[in-house]
Amino acid sequence: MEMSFRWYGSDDPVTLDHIKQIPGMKGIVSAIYDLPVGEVWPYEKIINLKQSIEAKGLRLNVIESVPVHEDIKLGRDTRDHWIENYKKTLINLAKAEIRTVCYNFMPVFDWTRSELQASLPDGSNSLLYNEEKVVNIDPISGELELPGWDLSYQTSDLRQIIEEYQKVSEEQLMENLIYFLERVIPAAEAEDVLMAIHPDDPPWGIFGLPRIMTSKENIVYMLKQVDSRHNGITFCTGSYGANPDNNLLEMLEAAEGRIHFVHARNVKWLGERSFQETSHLASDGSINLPVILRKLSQLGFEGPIRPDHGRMIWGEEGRPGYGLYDRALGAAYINGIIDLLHVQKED
Ligand code: CS2
Ligand code: MN
Repeated sequence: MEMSFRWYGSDDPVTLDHIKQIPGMKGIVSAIYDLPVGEVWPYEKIINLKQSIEAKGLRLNVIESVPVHEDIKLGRDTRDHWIENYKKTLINLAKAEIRTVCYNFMPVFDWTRSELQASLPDGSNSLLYNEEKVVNIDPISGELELPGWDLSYQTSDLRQIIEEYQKVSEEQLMENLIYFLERVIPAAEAEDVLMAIHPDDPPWGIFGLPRIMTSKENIVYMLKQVDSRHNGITFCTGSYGANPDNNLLEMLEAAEGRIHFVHARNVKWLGERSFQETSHLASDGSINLPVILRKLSQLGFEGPIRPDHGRMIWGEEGRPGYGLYDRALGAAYINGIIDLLHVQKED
């Protein structure tokens, strides 16, 4: 597995020099952040990003994410134009020898939490989701603004988009995803780019919007409908694992050969549709990373893996979930597990 770290570019308070000092760190997961969703990513911008990372002795191994235009998710008539753009971006990424692209198909809002700085018993803080709080929030009010959300929409557009989604069932949203994949995957095959869809986080509908990358059944359906190795998934343990009904080991088996990227994160279930992110350590939360990594190794997974969100510890301030210290601890923990798995294989 190729140990990797998410980096938000030159504006990120966490620098490549910091990341380089984490033992075993090889890959950088990043994106072009200054283009409107749907626009073709120019080769120049991609190669500049890649070279700035290589200059520090690291490798741009995954793009997270190339966002999918809302017209594609909504199935609007204009979607074909945005799909063609998406294909052009893949071609430019392949030209820069980038082989893995993470994306998601969540309507409007990316990962959602009700609290960004919820205390943990050890005095640190982390992201928390409490459904009771979320149901009382109007996402358009501005009361809740999360760092993963694209708030470039005008409020009036946002209201219209949310209204339009009221007519989109989960089945329809899935059909819109398949429509997108049927057109994009042939390009990904031709360019040898592995597409890896990220789960919906949390893995259930929020604000009355449909969500589909939530369960084993839906993963299997989506993989079968477009049955190509290039149509794969990002296995995010914390996103799928937020729902105790998801059996992560069974999900990994069901997606054998189609897992192209792994996000390693731990969450603690607090009750019905409520959870808090914890350190990566198995005994701190409800997700057992050693068992998951053993399964991935048995399935022959050798792709990129990154510690996902971390807590805020040691007084660090920064982008919620994406500080340096706890993600570095997570990487060290994951490295230890992987080393032990290697030793056991040799026995
Ligand atoms: C999140 C998401 O769980 C996560 O990794 O930080 O923002 C994720 O990067 C996107 O949904 C992937 O498209
Ligand atoms: Mn993730």
